[in-house]
Amino acid sequence: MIEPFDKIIFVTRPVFPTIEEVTDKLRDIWAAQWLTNNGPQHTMLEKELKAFLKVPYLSLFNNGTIALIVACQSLRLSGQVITTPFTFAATPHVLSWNNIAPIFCDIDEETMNIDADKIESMITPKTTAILPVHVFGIPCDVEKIQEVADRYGLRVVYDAAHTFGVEIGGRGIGTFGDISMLSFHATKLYHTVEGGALVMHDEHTKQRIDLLKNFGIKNEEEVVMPGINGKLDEMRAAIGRIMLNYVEGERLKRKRLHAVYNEELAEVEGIKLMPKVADNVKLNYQYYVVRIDEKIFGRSRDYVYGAFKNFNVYTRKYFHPLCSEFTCYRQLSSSSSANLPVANVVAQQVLSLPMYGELTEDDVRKICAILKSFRS
Ligand code: T4K
Repeated sequence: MIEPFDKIIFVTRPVFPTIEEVTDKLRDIWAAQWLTNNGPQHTMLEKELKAFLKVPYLSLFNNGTIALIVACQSLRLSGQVITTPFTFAATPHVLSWNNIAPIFCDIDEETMNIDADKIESMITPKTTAILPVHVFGIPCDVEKIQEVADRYGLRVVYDAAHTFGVEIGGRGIGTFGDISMLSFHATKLYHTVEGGALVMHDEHTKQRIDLLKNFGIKNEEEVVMPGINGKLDEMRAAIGRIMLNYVEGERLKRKRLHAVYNEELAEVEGIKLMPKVADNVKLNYQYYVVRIDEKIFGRSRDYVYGAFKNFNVYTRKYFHPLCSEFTCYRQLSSSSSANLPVANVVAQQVLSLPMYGELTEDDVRKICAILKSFRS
Protein backbone atom coordinates (compact mmCIF):
# COMPACT_ATOMS: atom_id res chain seq x y z
CA MET A 1 0.00 0.00 0.00
CA ILE A 2 1.61 3.27 -1.15
CA GLU A 3 0.69 6.39 0.81
CA PRO A 4 -0.19 9.56 -1.16
CA PHE A 5 2.33 12.42 -1.05
CA ASP A 6 1.43 14.78 1.79
CA LYS A 7 1.52 17.77 -0.55
CA ILE A 8 0.72 18.14 -4.23
CA ILE A 9 3.57 17.21 -6.55
CA PHE A 10 3.05 19.39 -9.63
CA VAL A 11 4.44 18.59 -13.05
CA THR A 12 7.00 21.32 -12.48
CA ARG A 13 7.96 24.12 -10.08
CA PRO A 14 9.81 27.30 -11.00
CA VAL A 15 13.35 27.78 -9.73
CA PHE A 16 13.36 30.65 -7.22
CA PRO A 17 16.43 32.78 -6.55
CA THR A 18 16.92 33.97 -2.98
CA ILE A 19 14.97 37.08 -2.03
CA GLU A 20 18.28 38.74 -1.06
CA GLU A 21 19.70 38.31 -4.56
CA VAL A 22 16.59 39.88 -6.03
CA THR A 23 16.67 42.76 -3.53
CA ASP A 24 20.29 43.48 -4.39
CA LYS A 25 19.48 43.70 -8.08
CA LEU A 26 16.43 45.86 -7.36
CA ARG A 27 18.77 48.32 -5.60
CA ASP A 28 20.78 48.57 -8.86
CA ILE A 29 17.59 49.31 -10.79
CA TRP A 30 16.50 51.94 -8.26
CA ALA A 31 19.94 53.54 -8.43
CA ALA A 32 19.84 53.67 -12.23
CA GLN A 33 16.26 55.03 -12.19
CA TRP A 34 15.58 52.97 -15.32
CA LEU A 35 12.66 50.50 -15.46
CA THR A 36 12.25 49.41 -19.07
CA ASN A 37 13.04 50.33 -22.72
CA ASN A 38 16.49 48.86 -23.24
CA GLY A 39 17.98 49.63 -19.83
CA PRO A 40 21.31 48.44 -18.43
CA GLN A 41 19.98 45.10 -17.05
CA HIS A 42 18.49 44.34 -20.48
CA THR A 43 21.74 45.19 -22.26
CA MET A 44 23.80 43.05 -19.90
CA LEU A 45 21.42 40.11 -20.05
CA GLU A 46 21.51 40.06 -23.87
CA LYS A 47 25.29 39.97 -23.73
CA GLU A 48 25.41 37.27 -21.05
CA LEU A 49 22.85 35.09 -22.81
CA LYS A 50 24.66 35.28 -26.13
CA ALA A 51 27.76 33.87 -24.49
CA PHE A 52 25.87 31.26 -22.46
CA LEU A 53 23.85 30.01 -25.43
CA LYS A 54 26.71 30.21 -27.95
CA VAL A 55 24.67 32.33 -30.39
CA PRO A 56 25.83 35.35 -32.43
CA TYR A 57 22.81 37.70 -32.06
CA LEU A 58 19.93 37.67 -29.61
CA SER A 59 16.98 39.95 -28.89
CA LEU A 60 15.08 39.76 -25.60
CA PHE A 61 11.27 39.75 -25.45
CA ASN A 62 8.51 39.95 -22.85
CA ASN A 63 7.42 36.38 -23.70
CA GLY A 64 8.10 33.69 -26.26
CA THR A 65 4.77 34.05 -28.05
CA ILE A 66 5.22 37.72 -28.92
CA ALA A 67 8.80 36.89 -29.92
CA LEU A 68 7.58 34.27 -32.39
CA ILE A 69 4.94 36.64 -33.81
CA VAL A 70 7.71 39.17 -34.41
CA ALA A 71 9.97 36.51 -35.97
CA CYS A 72 7.28 35.84 -38.61
CA GLN A 73 6.84 39.59 -39.18
CA SER A 74 10.56 40.16 -39.52
CA LEU A 75 10.84 37.56 -42.31
CA ARG A 76 7.59 38.82 -43.90
CA LEU A 77 6.12 35.32 -43.87
CA SER A 78 2.72 34.93 -45.50
CA GLY A 79 0.46 32.33 -47.11
CA GLN A 80 1.03 28.93 -45.52
CA VAL A 81 3.60 27.71 -43.01
CA ILE A 82 4.19 24.03 -42.27
CA THR A 83 4.26 23.16 -38.60
CA THR A 84 3.55 20.39 -36.11
CA PRO A 85 0.22 19.74 -34.38
CA PHE A 86 2.07 18.26 -31.36
CA THR A 87 2.97 21.47 -29.56
CA PHE A 88 1.69 24.15 -27.20
CA ALA A 89 -1.18 26.31 -28.49
CA ALA A 90 1.15 29.28 -29.02
CA THR A 91 2.88 27.73 -32.06
CA PRO A 92 -0.03 27.71 -34.55
CA HIS A 93 -1.65 30.76 -32.92
CA VAL A 94 1.41 32.82 -33.82
CA LEU A 95 0.76 31.98 -37.47
CA SER A 96 -2.92 32.95 -37.20
CA TRP A 97 -1.94 36.28 -35.64
CA ASN A 98 0.17 36.87 -38.76
CA ASN A 99 -2.73 35.95 -41.06
CA ILE A 100 -0.83 32.81 -42.11
CA ALA A 101 -2.54 29.42 -42.46
CA PRO A 102 -0.88 26.70 -40.37
CA ILE A 103 -0.42 23.46 -42.31
CA PHE A 104 -0.02 20.53 -39.95
CA CYS A 105 2.54 17.88 -40.80
CA ASP A 106 2.67 14.52 -39.01
CA ILE A 107 5.34 13.78 -36.41
CA ASP A 108 8.12 11.26 -36.05
CA GLU A 109 7.16 8.30 -33.87
CA GLU A 110 10.46 8.30 -31.99
CA THR A 111 11.29 11.99 -31.38
CA MET A 112 7.69 13.32 -31.46
CA ASN A 113 9.04 16.23 -33.56
CA ILE A 114 7.82 17.14 -37.05
CA ASP A 115 8.57 14.26 -39.44
CA ALA A 116 11.19 15.79 -41.74
CA ASP A 117 10.49 13.13 -44.38
CA LYS A 118 6.86 14.24 -44.68
CA ILE A 119 7.43 18.00 -44.93
CA GLU A 120 7.99 17.96 -48.69
CA SER A 121 4.57 16.42 -49.36
CA MET A 122 2.89 19.34 -47.50
CA ILE A 123 4.52 22.09 -49.60
CA THR A 124 2.25 24.09 -51.93
CA PRO A 125 2.87 27.24 -54.02
CA LYS A 126 1.65 29.24 -50.99
CA THR A 127 4.21 27.81 -48.56
CA THR A 128 6.72 30.38 -47.29
CA ALA A 129 8.31 28.66 -44.30
CA ILE A 130 8.63 25.72 -41.96
CA LEU A 131 7.98 26.22 -38.22
CA PRO A 132 9.28 23.12 -36.42
CA VAL A 133 9.32 22.71 -32.63
CA HIS A 134 12.11 20.96 -30.70
CA VAL A 135 9.49 19.28 -28.51
CA PHE A 136 10.58 18.61 -24.90
CA GLY A 137 14.06 19.87 -25.82
CA ILE A 138 14.78 16.97 -28.18
CA PRO A 139 16.35 18.44 -31.33
CA CYS A 140 14.51 18.16 -34.64
CA ASP A 141 16.24 16.67 -37.65
CA VAL A 142 17.80 20.07 -38.35
CA GLU A 143 19.87 18.95 -41.33
CA LYS A 144 17.04 17.33 -43.24
CA ILE A 145 14.70 20.26 -42.50
CA GLN A 146 17.28 22.74 -43.82
CA GLU A 147 17.86 20.60 -46.89
CA VAL A 148 14.12 20.64 -47.77
CA ALA A 149 13.90 24.38 -47.03
CA ASP A 150 16.88 25.15 -49.25
CA ARG A 151 15.51 23.05 -52.08
CA TYR A 152 12.18 24.94 -52.06
CA GLY A 153 13.46 28.38 -51.03
CA LEU A 154 11.62 28.30 -47.70
CA ARG A 155 12.51 30.02 -44.42
CA VAL A 156 12.94 28.00 -41.24
CA VAL A 157 11.84 29.47 -37.91
CA TYR A 158 12.34 27.19 -34.93
CA ASP A 159 10.05 27.22 -31.92
CA ALA A 160 12.87 26.41 -29.52
CA ALA A 161 10.79 27.25 -26.43
CA HIS A 162 11.91 24.05 -24.67
CA THR A 163 15.59 24.07 -25.56
CA PHE A 164 17.44 26.47 -23.28
CA GLY A 165 21.10 25.39 -23.30
CA VAL A 166 20.64 22.48 -25.72
CA GLU A 167 23.58 22.00 -28.08
CA ILE A 168 24.34 19.80 -31.08
CA GLY A 169 28.05 19.05 -31.45
CA GLY A 170 28.92 22.06 -29.27
CA ARG A 171 26.77 24.38 -31.40
CA GLY A 172 23.94 26.30 -29.70
CA ILE A 173 20.57 24.96 -30.85
CA GLY A 174 19.39 28.52 -31.51
CA THR A 175 21.76 28.84 -34.45
CA PHE A 176 19.85 26.42 -36.69
CA GLY A 177 17.34 27.79 -39.20
CA ASP A 178 16.84 31.50 -39.91
CA ILE A 179 15.52 32.45 -36.47
CA SER A 180 14.88 30.52 -33.23
CA MET A 181 12.55 31.48 -30.42
CA LEU A 182 13.31 30.70 -26.78
CA SER A 183 10.77 30.95 -23.95
CA PHE A 184 11.84 32.15 -20.52
CA HIS A 185 8.49 31.42 -18.86
CA ALA A 186 8.50 30.57 -15.14
CA THR A 187 7.89 26.89 -15.89
CA LYS A 188 11.02 26.57 -18.02
CA LEU A 189 14.47 25.35 -16.96
CA TYR A 190 15.69 28.96 -17.20
CA HIS A 191 13.29 31.83 -16.70
CA THR A 192 12.82 35.56 -16.35
CA VAL A 193 9.35 35.05 -14.74
CA GLU A 194 7.82 35.77 -18.17
CA GLY A 195 10.12 36.36 -21.08
CA GLY A 196 11.68 35.05 -24.24
CA ALA A 197 14.17 35.76 -26.97
CA LEU A 198 14.85 35.47 -30.66
CA VAL A 199 18.18 34.26 -31.96
CA MET A 200 19.30 35.37 -35.39
CA HIS A 201 22.40 35.28 -37.60
CA ASP A 202 23.11 38.88 -38.57
CA GLU A 203 23.11 42.45 -37.35
CA HIS A 204 20.56 43.59 -39.92
CA THR A 205 17.92 41.06 -38.78
CA LYS A 206 18.63 41.94 -35.14
CA GLN A 207 18.10 45.64 -35.89
CA ARG A 208 14.83 44.95 -37.69
CA ILE A 209 13.60 42.74 -34.84
CA ASP A 210 14.61 45.32 -32.22
CA LEU A 211 12.58 47.92 -34.11
CA LEU A 212 9.59 45.59 -34.44
CA LYS A 213 9.54 44.90 -30.70
CA ASN A 214 9.55 48.64 -29.92
CA PHE A 215 6.62 49.95 -32.02
CA GLY A 216 8.95 50.44 -35.03
CA ILE A 217 10.38 53.55 -33.34
CA LYS A 218 13.76 54.44 -34.85
CA ASN A 219 14.15 57.78 -33.09
CA GLU A 220 12.01 60.63 -31.75
CA GLU A 221 11.14 61.73 -35.27
CA GLU A 222 10.81 58.43 -37.16
CA VAL A 223 8.55 55.38 -36.85
CA VAL A 224 9.65 53.11 -39.68
CA MET A 225 7.41 50.04 -39.41
CA PRO A 226 4.26 48.88 -37.63
CA GLY A 227 5.87 47.34 -34.56
CA ILE A 228 4.46 46.01 -31.31
CA ASN A 229 5.44 46.24 -27.65
CA GLY A 230 7.56 43.14 -27.04
CA LYS A 231 10.09 44.60 -24.61
CA LEU A 232 11.48 42.83 -21.56
CA ASP A 233 11.56 45.18 -18.57
CA GLU A 234 14.45 45.75 -16.17
CA MET A 235 12.96 43.72 -13.27
CA ARG A 236 12.67 40.61 -15.39
CA ALA A 237 16.01 41.17 -17.06
CA ALA A 238 17.60 41.46 -13.58
CA ILE A 239 15.96 38.21 -12.48
CA GLY A 240 17.20 36.62 -15.70
CA ARG A 241 20.74 37.64 -14.84
CA ILE A 242 20.44 36.01 -11.41
CA MET A 243 18.88 32.87 -12.88
CA LEU A 244 21.88 32.34 -15.14
CA ASN A 245 23.78 31.38 -11.98
CA TYR A 246 21.21 28.67 -11.24
CA VAL A 247 20.60 27.10 -14.61
CA GLU A 248 23.48 24.61 -14.81
CA GLY A 249 22.88 23.40 -11.24
CA GLU A 250 19.20 22.89 -12.03
CA ARG A 251 20.06 21.08 -15.27
CA LEU A 252 22.34 18.66 -13.46
CA LYS A 253 19.75 17.94 -10.76
CA ARG A 254 17.21 17.16 -13.48
CA LYS A 255 19.73 15.03 -15.34
CA ARG A 256 20.07 12.89 -12.22
CA LEU A 257 16.28 12.61 -11.85
CA HIS A 258 15.97 11.61 -15.52
CA ALA A 259 18.41 8.79 -14.86
CA VAL A 260 16.34 7.62 -11.88
CA TYR A 261 13.13 7.63 -13.94
CA ASN A 262 14.89 5.72 -16.73
CA GLU A 263 16.26 3.16 -14.28
CA GLU A 264 12.91 2.62 -12.52
CA LEU A 265 10.78 2.46 -15.67
CA ALA A 266 13.11 0.73 -18.13
CA GLU A 267 11.60 -2.71 -17.72
CA VAL A 268 7.94 -1.72 -17.43
CA GLU A 269 6.03 -3.19 -20.35
CA GLY A 270 3.78 -0.70 -22.11
CA ILE A 271 5.79 2.36 -20.98
CA LYS A 272 7.94 4.03 -23.62
CA LEU A 273 10.65 6.32 -22.25
CA MET A 274 12.03 9.60 -23.59
CA PRO A 275 13.70 9.28 -27.00
CA LYS A 276 17.42 8.58 -27.17
CA VAL A 277 19.54 11.28 -28.79
CA ALA A 278 22.89 11.21 -30.60
CA ASP A 279 26.01 11.28 -28.41
CA ASN A 280 26.88 14.80 -29.54
CA VAL A 281 23.61 16.31 -28.23
CA LYS A 282 23.71 18.15 -24.90
CA LEU A 283 20.21 18.00 -23.40
CA ASN A 284 18.62 20.29 -20.83
CA TYR A 285 16.37 17.65 -19.16
CA GLN A 286 13.55 20.14 -18.83
CA TYR A 287 10.72 17.61 -19.15
CA TYR A 288 10.33 13.92 -18.41
CA VAL A 289 7.73 12.40 -20.69
CA VAL A 290 6.54 8.81 -21.07
CA ARG A 291 4.13 7.15 -23.45
CA ILE A 292 1.63 4.65 -22.15
CA ASP A 293 0.47 1.96 -24.54
CA GLU A 294 -2.88 0.88 -23.13
CA LYS A 295 -2.86 -2.44 -24.98
CA ILE A 296 0.33 -3.54 -23.24
CA PHE A 297 0.22 -1.58 -19.95
CA GLY A 298 -3.42 -2.53 -19.33
CA ARG A 299 -4.45 1.03 -18.42
CA SER A 300 -4.97 4.08 -20.58
CA ARG A 301 -2.99 7.31 -20.25
CA ASP A 302 -6.20 9.02 -19.09
CA TYR A 303 -6.67 6.41 -16.38
CA VAL A 304 -3.09 6.93 -15.17
CA TYR A 305 -3.47 10.73 -15.24
CA GLY A 306 -6.62 10.52 -13.07
CA ALA A 307 -5.33 7.81 -10.73
CA PHE A 308 -2.09 9.73 -10.04
CA LYS A 309 -4.20 12.55 -8.56
CA ASN A 310 -5.34 10.20 -5.77
CA PHE A 311 -1.69 10.14 -4.74
CA ASN A 312 -1.35 13.95 -5.02
CA VAL A 313 0.71 13.64 -8.20
CA TYR A 314 -0.46 16.18 -10.81
CA THR A 315 0.95 15.07 -14.15
CA ARG A 316 0.12 16.85 -17.42
CA LYS A 317 -0.94 15.59 -20.85
CA TYR A 318 1.51 17.75 -22.81
CA PHE A 319 0.49 17.93 -25.73
CA HIS A 320 -3.06 16.69 -25.78
CA PRO A 321 -5.32 17.66 -27.47
CA LEU A 322 -3.34 18.16 -30.66
CA CYS A 323 -3.49 21.74 -31.98
CA SER A 324 -5.20 20.30 -35.07
CA GLU A 325 -8.12 19.37 -32.78
CA PHE A 326 -8.71 22.95 -31.58
CA THR A 327 -11.99 24.39 -32.84
CA CYS A 328 -10.06 27.13 -34.68
CA TYR A 329 -7.98 24.62 -36.70
CA ARG A 330 -10.16 21.50 -36.91
CA GLN A 331 -11.60 22.47 -40.31
CA LEU A 332 -8.18 22.65 -42.02
CA SER A 333 -7.62 19.78 -44.44
CA SER A 334 -4.20 19.10 -42.90
CA SER A 335 -5.95 18.53 -39.54
CA SER A 336 -7.58 15.30 -40.71
CA SER A 337 -6.61 12.25 -38.71
CA ALA A 338 -5.68 10.53 -41.99
CA ASN A 339 -2.93 13.17 -42.39
CA LEU A 340 -1.73 12.86 -38.79
CA PRO A 341 -1.77 9.17 -37.87
CA VAL A 342 1.34 9.23 -35.66
CA ALA A 343 0.47 12.48 -33.89
CA ASN A 344 -2.98 11.14 -33.05
CA VAL A 345 -1.57 8.03 -31.40
CA VAL A 346 1.18 9.91 -29.51
CA ALA A 347 -1.31 12.49 -28.19
CA GLN A 348 -3.38 9.67 -26.67
CA GLN A 349 -0.37 8.11 -24.95
CA VAL A 350 1.82 10.94 -23.75
CA LEU A 351 2.16 11.97 -20.11
CA SER A 352 4.56 14.50 -18.56
CA LEU A 353 5.74 13.31 -15.17
CA PRO A 354 6.96 15.68 -12.42
CA MET A 355 10.37 17.14 -13.22
CA TYR A 356 12.11 19.87 -11.24
CA GLY A 357 15.31 20.07 -9.25
CA GLU A 358 13.68 20.20 -5.83
CA LEU A 359 12.25 16.71 -6.23
CA THR A 360 14.33 14.10 -4.44
CA GLU A 361 15.41 10.79 -5.92
CA ASP A 362 13.09 9.13 -3.39
CA ASP A 363 10.20 11.24 -4.66
CA VAL A 364 10.90 10.04 -8.20
CA ARG A 365 11.21 6.40 -7.08
CA LYS A 366 7.86 6.73 -5.31
CA ILE A 367 6.20 8.30 -8.40
CA CYS A 368 7.50 5.33 -10.42
CA ALA A 369 6.22 2.85 -7.83
CA ILE A 370 2.79 4.49 -7.99
CA LEU A 371 2.82 4.30 -11.79
CA LYS A 372 3.80 0.63 -11.72
CA SER A 373 1.02 -0.09 -9.23
CA PHE A 374 -1.55 0.97 -11.86
CA ARG A 375 -0.66 -1.91 -14.18
CA SER A 376 -3.46 -4.39 -14.66
N1 T4K B 1 5.97 27.18 -27.85
C1 T4K B 1 6.02 26.11 -27.05
C2 T4K B 1 6.42 24.80 -27.63
C3 T4K B 1 5.73 26.24 -25.68
O1 T4K B 1 5.74 25.15 -24.88
C4 T4K B 1 5.38 27.50 -25.17
C5 T4K B 1 5.05 27.66 -23.77
C6 T4K B 1 5.37 28.61 -26.05
C7 T4K B 1 5.67 28.40 -27.40
C8 T4K B 1 5.05 30.00 -25.60
O2 T4K B 1 6.07 30.56 -24.79
P1 T4K B 1 5.62 31.71 -23.70
O3 T4K B 1 4.84 32.74 -24.46
O4 T4K B 1 4.83 31.05 -22.60
O5 T4K B 1 6.94 32.25 -23.25
C9 T4K B 1 2.90 26.30 -19.40
C10 T4K B 1 3.59 27.61 -19.67
O6 T4K B 1 2.79 28.72 -19.27
C11 T4K B 1 4.00 27.79 -21.08
O7 T4K B 1 4.99 28.81 -21.11
C12 T4K B 1 4.60 26.52 -21.65
N2 T4K B 1 4.91 26.62 -23.04
C13 T4K B 1 3.65 25.35 -21.45
C14 T4K B 1 4.20 24.06 -21.98
O8 T4K B 1 3.43 25.20 -20.06
P2 T4K B 1 0.45 25.75 -18.69
O9 T4K B 1 -0.83 26.40 -19.02
O10 T4K B 1 0.52 24.28 -18.77
O11 T4K B 1 1.05 26.24 -17.28
P3 T4K B 1 0.47 26.09 -15.81
O12 T4K B 1 0.16 27.44 -15.28
O13 T4K B 1 -0.63 25.08 -15.78
O14 T4K B 1 1.75 25.56 -15.01
C15 T4K B 1 2.18 24.21 -15.03
C16 T4K B 1 2.51 23.79 -13.62
O15 T4K B 1 3.61 24.53 -13.15
C17 T4K B 1 1.41 24.04 -12.62
O16 T4K B 1 0.60 22.90 -12.53
C18 T4K B 1 2.14 24.29 -11.32
C19 T4K B 1 3.49 24.82 -11.75
N3 T4K B 1 3.64 26.27 -11.52
C20 T4K B 1 3.31 27.14 -12.55
C21 T4K B 1 3.52 28.49 -12.35
C22 T4K B 1 3.16 29.46 -13.47
C23 T4K B 1 4.14 26.71 -10.32
O17 T4K B 1 4.41 25.90 -9.43
N4 T4K B 1 4.34 28.05 -10.15
C24 T4K B 1 4.06 28.96 -11.11
O18 T4K B 1 4.31 30.17 -10.92
O19 T4K B 1 1.53 26.40 -19.68
